[in-house]
Amino acid sequence: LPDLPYDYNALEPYIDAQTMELHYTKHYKGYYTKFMAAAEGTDLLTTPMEQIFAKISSQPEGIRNNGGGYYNHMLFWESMTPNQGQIAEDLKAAIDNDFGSMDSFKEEFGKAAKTRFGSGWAWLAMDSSGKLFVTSTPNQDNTLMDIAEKKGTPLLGLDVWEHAYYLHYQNRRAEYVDNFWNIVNWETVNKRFGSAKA
Ligand code: MN3
Repeated sequence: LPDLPYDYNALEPYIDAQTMELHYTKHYKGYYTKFMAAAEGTDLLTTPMEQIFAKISSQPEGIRNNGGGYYNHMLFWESMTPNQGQIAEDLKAAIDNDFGSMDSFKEEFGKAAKTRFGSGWAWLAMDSSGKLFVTSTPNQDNTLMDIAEKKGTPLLGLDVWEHAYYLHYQNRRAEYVDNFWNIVNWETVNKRFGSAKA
């Protein structure tokens, strides 16, 4: 199981240590273990996740849910840090171009996260033409999946399942979503943007 890149309490006060520990050791580990068990003895173990997701509609539900859960959380852990860094100039320019401004982007992303009914994710992603977009997906789906409403390479993802925030925020999902901007790892998002563009 890949390590969490920081301590459980590193993201406080925005995400509390108990939530991080349960999220990592129970939920994330559960998806990982179930995905590995389902993939055992198949060529899925040696297939890049991106390729699995591109044909996820042909896979059993367990692969979709647990493979998505495994991948989305890895991306999520790496999307956060107590040391945010700076957004790269070219990424900022792309956000200004595709959303009008940084504030408009944050508002659209926040709305996607706050209005996702039930459990799911909010995403910043890049489509095949290089344009950035915001979307949300239900459950453990993501924008790499062939069944996704809007497809593209994920650059930033926010988990809006209740297990991600309920201990600290209870029903106040909006507060959790707004606080996400205090812990976004811009260095990581910059790197994903650079790779997606290439
Ligand atoms: Mn989760």
